[in-house]
Amino acid sequence: MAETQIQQSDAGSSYDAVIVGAGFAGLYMLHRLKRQGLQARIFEAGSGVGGTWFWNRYPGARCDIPSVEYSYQFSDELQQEWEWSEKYATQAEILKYANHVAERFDLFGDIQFNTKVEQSAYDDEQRLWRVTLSNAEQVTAQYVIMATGCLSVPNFPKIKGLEDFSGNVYHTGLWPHEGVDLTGKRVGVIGTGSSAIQSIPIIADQAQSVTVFQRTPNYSVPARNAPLDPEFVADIKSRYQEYRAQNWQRGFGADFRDSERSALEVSEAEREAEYEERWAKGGLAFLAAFADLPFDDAANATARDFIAAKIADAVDDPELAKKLTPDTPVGCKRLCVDTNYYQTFNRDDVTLVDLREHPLQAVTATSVKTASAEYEVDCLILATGFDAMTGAVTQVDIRGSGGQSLQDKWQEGPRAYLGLATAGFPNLFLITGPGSPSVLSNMLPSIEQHVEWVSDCIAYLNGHQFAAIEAQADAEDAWVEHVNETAELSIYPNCNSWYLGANVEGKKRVFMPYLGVPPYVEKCREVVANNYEGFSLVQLSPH
Ligand code: FAD
Ligand code: N01
Repeated sequence: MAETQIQQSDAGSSYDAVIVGAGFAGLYMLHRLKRQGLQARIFEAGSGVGGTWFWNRYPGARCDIPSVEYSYQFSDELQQEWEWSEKYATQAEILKYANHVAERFDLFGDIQFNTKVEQSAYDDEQRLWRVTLSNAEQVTAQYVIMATGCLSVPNFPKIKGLEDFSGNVYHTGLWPHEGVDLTGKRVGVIGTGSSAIQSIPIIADQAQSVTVFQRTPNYSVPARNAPLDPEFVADIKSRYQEYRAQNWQRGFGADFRDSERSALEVSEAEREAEYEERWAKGGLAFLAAFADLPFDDAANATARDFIAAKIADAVDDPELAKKLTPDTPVGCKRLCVDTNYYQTFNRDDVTLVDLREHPLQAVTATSVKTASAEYEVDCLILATGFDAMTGAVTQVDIRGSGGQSLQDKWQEGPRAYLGLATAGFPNLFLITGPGSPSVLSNMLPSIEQHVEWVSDCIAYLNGHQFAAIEAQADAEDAWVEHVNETAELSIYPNCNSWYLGANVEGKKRVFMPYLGVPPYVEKCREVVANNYEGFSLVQLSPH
């Protein structure tokens, strides 16, 4: 069993495990390791817990997986006692929940806020990680766990003249904590992904005018958000474990009421009825209306046509409706969930600028210029997303065995075994890393599955006198190939999404998440059952 006391030396504090990040992944990781009697510490760049929900405070921010599912399941007491107020909780409520969890499980004392992990280097001789923090402190740990988030590094596109803009520039992913009063302002919004789609209707209610700069239109399904019905909640709580267990059997790990039928095997009337029913209920379950929507272009085209007709119904001006209608498969870019997004464009004070027709040229001190017009704005909102899945990991200068740099290793795209570990980097774990279902699933259960896998692995290593675990290169290669082959069978590689890194200039185009929660979880179980198949385990030896 590893040491439970913090060792203080000239080289700084020493821990069994350093956890990077205090979002839902880091919090649960800390709880598990503490329960195992290990000395673990979280270093968090922000000044509070919650990760995504600490940073993304833009108007309208809320989850789009129902809260009764987008919540931890590791503690039945917690899931019984916590009361969500709406179908989709607001950012503020989710942040309150994260704080409640940290308080309830006594985690705050082991979290160091306002501290960024800048470097982490493996000492092959001592078999420990030397971790350098933003306050120049250095600490050591046997294990490092990157709970750094898939969507935590804001993407700032290189837009000519942006630095000359005289008004305020906000990024949705770094929204000021004190809020922003947009009353009477002419607001420019760049981007039309989930963050923009959630916030634009609310911004439009407040601002004098909104100009939306759209490069690619997105599909969005109505949220139909509402206060939670106490009877529904009581029913779920009476069978929470069974409900969660059922969801583990579903493709996205969420209760999307997965269909096993093909969109092409039913009559047109049946298909329309199915889409109508899901549209009326709202939410991402639309995507599971037919089993082949993510895999078959012709099947997917039926969903495209359905949503296109809904956009045409919602938007008064047919030309505008056309501009707002995507020409990509539904779900290829992450499906959005909204409240009155398309309808907002019927307002006289909301303008859509189609950047594909009129490319963005520059930002000036007071305006945004396209190839054909200039739009005066008082402030600019960048709803331009994130350097997804790899950004937060490669932002840290990680050096593995023999000084190998992770940034170099991942230059041609991330390579990880099961999205949990990467060859050449012993005792380094990734939570929801590339090659795991992560962003193609309900992320909270996926986080819990990873945290439990990693903490069980650490318990096994400590219990069996192993000093280190490392992914084998051939197992990693085979897994990366499998992830790609699975993606190739689907519609996902067919558009420029952040799943492929296509939103970040210069980023290698590689499909990063793994498609399919049940087979993934099964594979993780098999690996353990076969004595950590695909990993090398190094026995403790006197140095
Ligand atoms: P995060 O919450 O991103 O936390 C990572 C933390 O690590 C951050 O606090 C960051 O500051 C810290 N960090 C990163 N690098 C360092 C470093 N070098 N040093 C110190 N600290 C560091 N998923 C769903 O399944 N359903 C949803 O409805 C949903 N809604 C979302 C809405 C928004 C607006 C966004 C952006 C994402 C949403 N997601 C959703 C995905 C969401 O990111 C995950 O569900 C989940 O919150 C991720 O938790 P995490 O702990 O893995 O990462
Ligand atoms: O980011 P995005 P997001 N010039 O990358 C545009 C989760 N989330 O923050 O598509 C002009 O989706 C870019 O255009 P294009 C969810 O997983 C969930 O909205 O690259 N435009 C795109 O329109 C989500 O998928 C919720 O052509 C530029 C937009 O910016 C993920 O987080 C809410 C540009 C970015 O969209 C990211 O969502 C919010 C440029 N140079 C987030 N660069 C829920 O509802 C980029 N764009 C739960």
